[in-house]
Amino acid sequence: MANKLQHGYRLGLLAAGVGMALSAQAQEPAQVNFYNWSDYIAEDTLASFTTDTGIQVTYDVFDSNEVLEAKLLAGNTGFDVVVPTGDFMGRQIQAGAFMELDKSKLANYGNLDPNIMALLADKDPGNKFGVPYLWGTTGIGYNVDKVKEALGEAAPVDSWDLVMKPENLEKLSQCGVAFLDAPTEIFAAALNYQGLDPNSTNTEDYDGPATELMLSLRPHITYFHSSKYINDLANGDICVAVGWSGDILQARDRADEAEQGVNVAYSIPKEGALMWFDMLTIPRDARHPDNAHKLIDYLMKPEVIAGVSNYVAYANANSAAREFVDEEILNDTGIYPTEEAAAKLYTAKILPQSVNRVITRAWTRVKTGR
Ligand code: N2P
Repeated sequence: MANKLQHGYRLGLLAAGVGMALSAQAQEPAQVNFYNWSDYIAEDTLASFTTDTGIQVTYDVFDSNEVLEAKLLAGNTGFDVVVPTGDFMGRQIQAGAFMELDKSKLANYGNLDPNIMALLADKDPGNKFGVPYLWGTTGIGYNVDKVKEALGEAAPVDSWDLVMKPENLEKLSQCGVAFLDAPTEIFAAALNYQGLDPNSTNTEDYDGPATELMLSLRPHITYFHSSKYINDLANGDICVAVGWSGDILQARDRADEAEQGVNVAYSIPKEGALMWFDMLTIPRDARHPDNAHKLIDYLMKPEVIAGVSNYVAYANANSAAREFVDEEILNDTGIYPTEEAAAKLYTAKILPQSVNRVITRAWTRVKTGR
């Protein structure tokens, strides 16, 4: 008996010794696994982080909140930093998907815009789990000349009529139409267009008018995809995309560089559009939480996040970064909307799970056209 106790005591000492050795060295291998949206970082951001910190980044990309959510809820993602959109993050927080941020490790936290932080506290009370990375809107990208050809000079490019009136979309389908494969966002746009609450919790709104509208448009939609449209718009392979602000502006820039006479523009329709924030978070079971904090802190450095905004044409939520953002980007009303447009933007609330299930089912109907 005495022997056993002694043995246990020795094992305890040994374990404590190993623990101390581990914490005396860097606790984690110099590595961080980052899962981000596609086309959502500058060319040099991660290399500069590695030069600065010695931490290697394994980088992987996605283009769908649903894909990220499935991984997060299954657990064991292997990722240390992931970037859900605000409303998805809110639901994932409730499901216990994230580790609380240790703000003592985030020296650049004070650079964030306090108004935006207050807005985000609605999904993340106390801003405990996420910091904003970039934000944007969901609107309409279009090929200026092809849309005029299809619909005439008076084409309603400032309105959802452009893509939500079947007679318009039918004409545009000749030159190619893409919609995001983002069920909650497209349904919100369809509801808003129909004068209904874009955050409706009434399942009949989804099963009824929103699905009916989408089914009436379905024959004229070339494809649903959430990243392919950037190149297709830039190359002139499609002429309209319901998509994300910065992606469409990247398409515009790629088209300009290619000098093939393709003119792309982005419109925030006058009826209003969805405004969203993508959030840097750490999965609960992340294996490199210290490095995750270092990466998040790095992405809050004014010069760093300004460089990202300048490259991807998405707005950031970092007040101190403003002076490093190109004039061109700051003055682009597709990126930083005018006050008039901003007044019409809506944000997504966390919907009850029962409503989400209805949306998922209805979306399958829309995509299959039945
Ligand atoms: C970047 C996609 C923007 C993220 N390609 C949409 N929340």
